[in-house]
Amino acid sequence: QLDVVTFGESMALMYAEGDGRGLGSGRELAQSFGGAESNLAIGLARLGCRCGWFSMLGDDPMGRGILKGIRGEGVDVSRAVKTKEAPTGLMLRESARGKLSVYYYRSGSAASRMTPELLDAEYIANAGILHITGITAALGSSCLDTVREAIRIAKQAGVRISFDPNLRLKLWTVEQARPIIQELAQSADYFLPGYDELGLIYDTDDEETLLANVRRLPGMTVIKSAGNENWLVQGGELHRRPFEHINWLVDPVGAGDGFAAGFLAGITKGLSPVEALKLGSIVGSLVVQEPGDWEALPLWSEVEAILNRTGHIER
Ligand code: KDG
Repeated sequence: QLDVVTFGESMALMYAEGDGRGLGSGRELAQSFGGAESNLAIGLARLGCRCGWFSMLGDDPMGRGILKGIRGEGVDVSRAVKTKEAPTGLMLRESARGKLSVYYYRSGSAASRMTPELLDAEYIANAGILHITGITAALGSSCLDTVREAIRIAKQAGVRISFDPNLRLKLWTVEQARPIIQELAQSADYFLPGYDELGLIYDTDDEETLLANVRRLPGMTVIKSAGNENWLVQGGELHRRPFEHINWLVDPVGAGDGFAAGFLAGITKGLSPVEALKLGSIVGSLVVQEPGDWEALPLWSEVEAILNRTGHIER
C-alpha cells in the first residue's frame, strides 16, 4: 500500500545556466527532467514515504531516462505508460541577465494525451493520499477529465486528496483556470496554493478576502510564501511559520513541490498539520539552495538533523 499516489507530466529539461549566456547563444545545455508531480514523488520517497507516480511518456530516449530516474529514486512507476504515438514533452530554461525563464514544448506531448482509461482504480483506492495539480488540469480536456475521474475514485474509496494549483499562465489564462481550480480546491482535504496564486484564483489582493474564501473550503489550506512565511488555515485558525534560514538562493524552481513533499510526509508520518507545516518549510528552504527542480530535495536523515539540530548539513 502506498502513502501517496500522484500523476502528471514529466518533461525533459534542458537548461542554459551559469555563465550568463542564455538559450539561442550557441552555448551547451545541461540535461535533466522535471514535473511538479514527479518532483513531489521524489521528495516523498527521499523522506522515507512510499509513493507512486504515473504519466504517459514518449517511447524515446528522454522518456526512458525520466522513467529510469524516477524509478531510481525509489518511486513506484509501475503504472506509467510509454507510447509510440507522441513524444515526451520538453522544457527549456535559461537564467540570463538575472532573469529565469521557462519555455515549454509540450503541446501534443504523450502526457497531454492522458485519458481516464490510464487510471488504475484499485491502485488509487489503496493509497493514503491522492495528490493532483492544476498543471494536469491545464493540459487539455482529456487530462482534466482524468483528474476529475481520479478524484471520484479516491473519494469513493475514502482516499484523502491533496491539491496544488501550480498555476502556469503559459498553459492557460487566469479566466480559464479560475473556475477549475476553485472546483478542485473544493474536493481537497489539503489545498496547497502559493499566496500570489490565491490572489489570482480568487481575484483579489485583499488578505482578509483571501482568507475568507479559503475558510469556506471544506479541507485545510496551506498557503506557501505569504511574504516570508507559510500559513496553515485549519478550521477558523491561522498558523504562521516563518521561512527557515536560507544560506544562499540558487534556484527557486521546485520549492513549492519541496514544500508540498515535506508537508505531506509530515501528515503521512502522523505529525499534526502544524508540525507538517514546519517540515514543509524546511524542505522548501533546502530546495532553493541548489540548482535543479528536484535534485536538492533532502533525505529524511538530513531533515531529522535539522529538526534535532544535531549537526551540520553539508550541501
Ligand atoms: O514546480 C516545478 C515545475 O514547474 C517544473 O518541474 C516543471 O511541471 C513543471 C511545469 O509544468 O512547469
